[in-house]
Amino acid sequence: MTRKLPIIAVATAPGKAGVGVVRISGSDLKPITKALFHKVLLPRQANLLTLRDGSGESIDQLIAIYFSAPASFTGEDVLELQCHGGPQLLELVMKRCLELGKEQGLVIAEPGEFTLRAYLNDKIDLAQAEAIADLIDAQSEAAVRGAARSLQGAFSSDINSLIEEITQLRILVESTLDFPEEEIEFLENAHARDRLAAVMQKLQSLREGAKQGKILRDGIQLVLAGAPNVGKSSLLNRLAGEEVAIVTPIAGTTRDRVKESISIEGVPMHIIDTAGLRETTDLVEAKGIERSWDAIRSADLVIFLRDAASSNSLEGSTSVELRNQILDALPPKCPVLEVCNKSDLLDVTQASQEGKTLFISAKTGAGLPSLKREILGAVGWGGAQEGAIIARRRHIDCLNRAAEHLEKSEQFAKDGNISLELFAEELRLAQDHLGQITGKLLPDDLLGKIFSQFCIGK
Ligand SMILES: Nc1nc2c(ncn2[C@@H]2O[C@H](COP(=O)(O)OP(=O)(O)OP(=O)(O)O)[C@@H](O)[C@H]2O)c(=O)[nH]1
Ligand SMILES: [Mg+2]
Repeated sequence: MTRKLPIIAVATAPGKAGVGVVRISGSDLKPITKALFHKVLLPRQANLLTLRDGSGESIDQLIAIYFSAPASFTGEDVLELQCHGGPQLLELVMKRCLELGKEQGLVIAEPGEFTLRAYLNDKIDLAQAEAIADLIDAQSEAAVRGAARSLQGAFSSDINSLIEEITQLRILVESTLDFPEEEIEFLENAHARDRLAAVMQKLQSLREGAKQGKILRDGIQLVLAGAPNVGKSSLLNRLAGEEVAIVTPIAGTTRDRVKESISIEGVPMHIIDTAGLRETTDLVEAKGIERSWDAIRSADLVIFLRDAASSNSLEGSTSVELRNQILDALPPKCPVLEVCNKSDLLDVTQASQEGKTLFISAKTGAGLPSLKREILGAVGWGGAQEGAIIARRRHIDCLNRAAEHLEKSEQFAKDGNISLELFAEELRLAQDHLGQITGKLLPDDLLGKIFSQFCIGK
């Protein structure tokens, strides 16, 4: 994973474009640059140059910019070639660079290797490196802003200041360890418990922020489930604003899962319309229904849709049985919204009698704004606050583990159960887990895993 050889890759997206960028990074790129253009380039200047093949024929006229180590993205020498953005042309440029860089050991970069080098050379920490990938993958404007904040170090600096506070507390505790008889007195004089409580509170607010950040990054898998013909596909089409799924009055229209991604208040929603759930002897429909259950089993949120106008739909035995089956299949903590569709077929008094059940009409759009609010509420979205950051499952796991250790350390500071040694040890463990977020104390295999998920050229 940690090669020293110079690396090269196309940094722009595959396909045709006005400009395509080829990027080279290595500890000394002067020889390669000289071989390519027969001159040494001054750093940070745009040079209009011609790249030629072995027979002296022009491949492309391009802009080359040289960044000298350590003032570059990777912290090494970087050469950026802004070529014309044709896939075949970029292939030729790559081929020529690899030919002329062979002597220096120039090789094609692994996915994420430029960012990995930036991380290894301390240009960015791990949370910032992840934010680069998240910025590129961002699925909504709010996600872009969150990733940009994380990249600028907002998340890392919160983590670092928490680590610093725990360090201060540890220094205090560890310096007292040799005088056990003074333990109680020490805890009181040093306000150790209050300081720990303050750290725990800060961590709690970071955990809440990270939970929101993960929603921004990954979005929500929202599954539309229910009996046939209740209007699941119509609801998908209404939410998507286009005819994504086929709608007919025939029960059992949808056979396969239909997916569409939309954004509600900046939160990416991956909506999955499923085959209506019922007993069937039709082989194709049965396979479709099995897929519906698979979707329910991996959902973040399920909308259990019913037909408000059908006589046995609301509290009828089929509906109750189906609801129980869905509740049994859900992943732990996955919320369910029960929604009645086709409210346009009810008269007004009927609908208002149903109390808290949400009534909508996929046909007219009635009730859709409330449904969207309920969806965001059910997944715990608190709105895109100022200063929101982007976060991953990995960060949340580290924060949760840190919180567990702080809770344990709190136990060891309780009257009747005081052990400064264990108190300090739990603080250390909490600190280690926080350190993993920014990459301090990270197990090696994890580093490889994180960067291998990046695209080539990043
Ligand atoms: N009046 C009225 N009809 C609706 C509404 N939503 C859907 N329908 C009608 O109900 C029928 C079934 O709609 P679909 O969206 O195909 O229902 P589904 O739940 O996807 O059905 P399956 O795919 O068979 O499971 C169609 O004729 C729709 O036009 C609504 O809000 N009001
Ligand atoms: Mg359908």
